[in-house]
Order: sequence, then C-alpha cells, then structure tokens
Amino acid sequence: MLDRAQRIEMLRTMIRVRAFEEKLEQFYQRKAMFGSTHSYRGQEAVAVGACSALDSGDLIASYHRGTGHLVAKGADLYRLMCECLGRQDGYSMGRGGKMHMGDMSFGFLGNTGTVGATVPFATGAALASKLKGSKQVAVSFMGEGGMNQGVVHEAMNFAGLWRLPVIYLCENNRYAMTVSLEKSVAIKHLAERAKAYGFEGKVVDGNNVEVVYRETLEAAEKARGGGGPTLLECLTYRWDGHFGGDPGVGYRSREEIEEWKKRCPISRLTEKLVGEGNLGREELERMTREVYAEIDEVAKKAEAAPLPSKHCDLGSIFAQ
Ligand SMILES: Cc1ncc(C[n+]2csc(CCOP(=O)(O)OP(=O)(O)O)c2C)c(N)n1
Repeated sequence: MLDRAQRIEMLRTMIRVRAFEEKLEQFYQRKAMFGSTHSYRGQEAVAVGACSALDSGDLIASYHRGTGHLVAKGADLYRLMCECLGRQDGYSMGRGGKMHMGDMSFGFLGNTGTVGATVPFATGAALASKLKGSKQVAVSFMGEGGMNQGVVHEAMNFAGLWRLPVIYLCENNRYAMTVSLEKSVAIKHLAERAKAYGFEGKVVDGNNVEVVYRETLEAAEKARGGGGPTLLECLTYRWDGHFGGDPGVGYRSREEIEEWKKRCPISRLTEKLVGEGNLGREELERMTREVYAEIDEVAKKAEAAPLPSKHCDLGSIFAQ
C-alpha cells in the first residue's frame, strides 16, 4: 500500500520528468542542442510508476524515448542534461547524446537509437542476476513498435525458458513514428504474446501511476522469488510528435490528442490527492515551482558547461 509521502513523491517525480522534457524541447526549438528530442510528455506514469516499485540495486534498459526513465530511476540531472546537450560532463562525455548513455551507478544498463536493441541488455542482466544469485530484477522499457523486432522475440523466448528475473515493460503509445498499432499488428493486445514465451502478460492502464507501480511491484516480487518474467503492456499516449520536428498530427487527429490529454497522468494523481484532502493547492503550486526551478538551474549550468575535448578519455567510461 502506498502511503501519502510515496504518492506525493511520485507526483513530484512525474512533474520533474515533464519539466525536463519541456526544457529539452525549448533547447531543440532554439537549435541549442545536437540531434533531436523524443518527448515523453503524456507517458510519465509509466517511467515513474515502474521505477518507484524497484529496489535501488535493480536495473533498467531504456530506448530512444528514454530521458523520462532516467529521471525516474534517479539519474544525476546535471549529467543527464549535459549529455542531451553534448557537453563534456554528460554520461557519455557528451559524445553519445540523449539516446546513447549508460551508467551502472544508478542501475542504468543503457539505451540506443536502434529500436528493440536494448531488450537483450535487460535479458542478459537478468541472466547474470540469476547466475550470481543477486536477486536483482531487470526491467526493459520498449515501445510497442519495438515489440516487432526479431531480437525482442529471441530475448523473450530465452527469458521464458530460463525463467529470468526480468520485466518487459511495453509502452504502447499507439504509434511507431506515424504507423498506428492497428496497421502493424493483427492482435489487439501485445500482452497476449507472453503466452507464447511461457510467462504472464498483462494489459495495464499506463496513465495511472499507482496502477503501474502496483503491477511492477507484483512482477518484481515474482521475479525475485524465481517466478520468471512478466510482460506488462502499458496503454498510454505521447502528447507530442514522434521527434522534435514532427507536429504530431496528420496521422493522428487533434481530437484524439485532446481526448488523451484529458487522461493526463499528472492531473489524475493531483486531482485524486486533492480530492482526498492529501494535497493542498498551495503545496502543489510550491512543489511545481520548485521542480521547474530545479530544472532551470540544471539547464543553465549544463548549457554553460564545456563541449567535449578533442581527445576523449574513453577509458574512464569503460572503467566504470
Ligand atoms: C532497428 C530500427 N528500425 C527502425 C528505426 C527507425 N525508428 C526510430 S523510432 C521508430 C519508432 C519506434 O516506435 P516505438 O518502439 O513504438 O517507440 P515510440 O517512438 O512510439 O516511443 C522507428 C521505426 C530504428 N531507429 N531502428
């Protein structure tokens, strides 16, 4: 059962995830960052619900829409922002950008821009956990488009056979770039696929942070106890375009976007807490102000940080 403090903390983290995304968007719009953005706005409940249910020693693998997972798992915001801006102090010394990072100090196995490619990272880490008996659970975040990659099938089959302590967390935001789920798969729910690998699959309300938390906690306890993998298909929606330059409409209607905005994960938890008398409007406003100020400060410091030196000391990355 989540207590008041935990729920308020989850709300604060969701606001932090959103504030971070909005700041990146501002950098992108004024051409102050390398590469592009892949906004996570609208999907905050998935990263925050899942990461809040994990132990600090547990591991996550992420993908191109990954900054939200890192903020939720406890990344150092300055180092994360530096990497997004291509600065020397970033997690990959400013040379990887927001899609290519990794840092075991907070259990982050890595992300890449190659769709589906990090699912085996989490599967391999879960195998290591099982062999070492470390009781660590690995979570692989992926999009519903990523679910169609061959390597994902191989990883899930292997994990089912070896009953590995891994959670496959599919963020079904309904579109892979411009292609809707209905145009790319013949089944209604991707969670059904778990049966073929010999483990449980569940469809989850991905815009309800408390539900995502509960389902992840249950899956993690099962995995730690030797019960093997779980596939959680979290139904959610990205508010923005696929990347910074995509207006996000054409392949989606404005009405559909507005409909999903009414199910905003941050508003949903806020209204619930306020309705129960567990959060005052003033406290909410103060918390929001604090979080946005925190991100502003991190962004200013990161923007002023130096670009990578000509000769990058890759040894210090591999020594981790
Ligand atoms: C192997 C591979 N194929 C194609 C691409 C191009 N691509 C980049 S993102 C993307 C869509 C991914 O959709 P999904 O996995 O649902 O994640 P989302 O962007 O919706 O979060 C595609 C096809 C890629 N990066 N890697």
